[in-house]
Amino acid sequence: TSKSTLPYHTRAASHQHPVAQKLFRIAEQKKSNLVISADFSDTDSLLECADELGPYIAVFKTHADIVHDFGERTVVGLKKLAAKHNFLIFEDRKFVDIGSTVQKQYHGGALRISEWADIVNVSPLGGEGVVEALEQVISNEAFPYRDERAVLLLAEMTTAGSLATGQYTQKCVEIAKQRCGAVIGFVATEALGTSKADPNTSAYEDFIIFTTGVNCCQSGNILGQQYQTPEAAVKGGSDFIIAGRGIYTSENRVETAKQYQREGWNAYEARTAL
Ligand code: 6AU
Repeated sequence: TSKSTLPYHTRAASHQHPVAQKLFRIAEQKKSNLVISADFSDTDSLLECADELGPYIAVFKTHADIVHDFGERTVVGLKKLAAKHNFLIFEDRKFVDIGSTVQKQYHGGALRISEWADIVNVSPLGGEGVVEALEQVISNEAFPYRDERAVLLLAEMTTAGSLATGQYTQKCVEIAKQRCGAVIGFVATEALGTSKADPNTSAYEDFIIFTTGVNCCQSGNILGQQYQTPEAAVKGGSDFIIAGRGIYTSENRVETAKQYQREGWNAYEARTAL
């Protein structure tokens, strides 16, 4: 495994997946590799946060199932703000069931995730069938958001005693290689995959690493969550840093978001200047 030292625009130009291309372009335009984890329990708070922090982030991450009044207003509001501030939406649903159940949870259902979330994440605990199931939906000719949806595999977790390690993590990488039509990267704490042309297939492989457990001034441990700084995360191979409470519980969340954005971006520039 090796972390990418290529700038986002180069990675955008050579990536085969349109969602990855869009993500890299947004990052470059806004000089931001910051993802806000907006773990709010009502629609007003969620939308207010998206509008306030929208200018400083590349991606807005949600947990739709904790929003007690989730509905049409939430969906329309999120889509409008994503267009206004030019960010992608990542629903942190962590699909983990059998393929056919996950298809129903993703497309339709109470949360209508496929209608509004550019990115979702999946744990292939039950094998690659779950990823195949999502790829089937996303790449279906009749799917209205074809080429606008992508998947991240939950390859590691930030919590103490995580079972998502070793062989499980390696298997995630193997599955990702087989499912490039859907999978653009991983939720992980370090670079995974090769980030360069594969000598066996000559296919260009560039998995994007999203890293959680990012906090400037906390080292954990709240219910097992373990933190590192934005700089340490990016230095260690993270392409996009995900921060929640470190930003939204701070006294001035706009200023704090700008600080995380700056720190994440500086670390990216340092890494790509090598
Ligand atoms: O910055 P925090 O600790 O307030 O929030 C971290 C966010 C939460 C978690 O559900 C999520 O990141 N998360 C994930 C994801 C994104 O999949 C994986 C993980 O290993 N750890 C983690 O905290 O919304």
